[in-house]
Amino acid sequence: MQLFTFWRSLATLRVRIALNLKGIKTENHVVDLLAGHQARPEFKAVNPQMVVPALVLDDGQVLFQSMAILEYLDEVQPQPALLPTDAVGRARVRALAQIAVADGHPLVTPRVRHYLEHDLHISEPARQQWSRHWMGGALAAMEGHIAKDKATGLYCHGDQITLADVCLASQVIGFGFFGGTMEALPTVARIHARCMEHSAFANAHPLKQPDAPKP
Ligand SMILES: N[C@@H](CCC(=O)N[C@@H](CS)C(=O)NCC(=O)O)C(=O)O
Repeated sequence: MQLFTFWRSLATLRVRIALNLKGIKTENHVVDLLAGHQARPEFKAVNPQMVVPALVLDDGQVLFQSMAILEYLDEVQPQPALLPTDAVGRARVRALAQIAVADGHPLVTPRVRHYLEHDLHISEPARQQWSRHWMGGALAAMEGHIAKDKATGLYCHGDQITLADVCLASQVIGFGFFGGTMEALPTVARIHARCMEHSAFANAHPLKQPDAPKP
């Protein structure tokens, strides 16, 4: 399998974590989003949406959208399972994941920040505030759910890692990129800290990627 990736991409981070959890290795191709390489024709041919991740299977089929890729990986490599066995549990895990993936993250992608900067002429501090606001809002919504629900355990759903934890981790790491802090998010912070103790999460961290800026 080939993964089209960028160190800072939160959507690709989710896929990297799942690949690590499943023990699946990929051949990686870096698409430099900060340099605009997502618009290059050769990448547009892979993913017409011009976003990472894209996962190219050995037969050449291209998977796109991180949630679809996560669910594909869970289906083809069922252990460790990233979704609960019961329908209500799966709905809860997918719903928590979607708060990050569908409600928080889309508002801070490079194309949105580019539009704020170049079309609306929003200043850098205001753009940072925008990103913190929406990323933090999604995390506050997750906190509201997981803090009060007895289905929450060591992780978002019971004591096993699920897709909700994968997405929570990407959201927390992204929030940090925009200067967000965790004081108001104690349950999210607790679960994130536990996730990051796991090598699958730690090794997927953006700053650990070979294309990340050197410290
Ligand atoms: N909903 C998509 C989001 C994909 C996405 O927006 N990826 C970002 C990086 S995290 C990207 O490649 N952005 C390029 C751009 O905005 O120009 C997913 O979860 O895969």
